[in-house]
Amino acid sequence: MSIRTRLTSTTTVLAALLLLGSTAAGAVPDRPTGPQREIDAYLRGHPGGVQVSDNAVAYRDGDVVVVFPDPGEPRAPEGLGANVRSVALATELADDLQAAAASYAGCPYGASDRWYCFYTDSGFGGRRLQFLNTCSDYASDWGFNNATSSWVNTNPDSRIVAWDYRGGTALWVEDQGISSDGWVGSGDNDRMSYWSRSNC
Ligand SMILES: [Ca+2]
Repeated sequence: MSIRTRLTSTTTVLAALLLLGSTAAGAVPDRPTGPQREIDAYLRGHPGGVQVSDNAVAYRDGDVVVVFPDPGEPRAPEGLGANVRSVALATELADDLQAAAASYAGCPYGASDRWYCFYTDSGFGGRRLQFLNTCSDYASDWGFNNATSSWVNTNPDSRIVAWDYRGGTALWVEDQGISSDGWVGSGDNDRMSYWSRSNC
């Protein structure tokens, strides 16, 4: 057998093994689906969160919720997404979101809800970062500094003002009531570093 022939047959065996391997991996039923790897990385970078579903983590007793799209999906799911966990915080949040009259691009609104949401992609796509009572904060605290491309404000009493890292002139102002922008524009895209809420 020449070296070339031996190499070829080795390659064939390897290819067959790889094929077997991929078939076996594909057959594993409980392989994690959804954005779990992304969530694991997020929780490592932002400790103190509670995973409340396959798609969402919550902080500050549910005042901050980060919802991740499933792989390949352009937008994060409504509410908390799939498989809401049976932990108290998840149940409370799910009830609260359920009680919301409706949502706008996944950002809940209703009689008892005062949410506002930032999205990392245009068209309300990518991660949805939901805030309930937060008066002001740095986007870097939540891993989306210089990432916001669209927003929704469903708070009927508060305006949201967004700035870049320099402060000064605001990038945009989110009117109270239901207001939204599916594209902040090329001049303001991926620039928000800080925001504050009026009547807070
Ligand atoms: Ca973005």
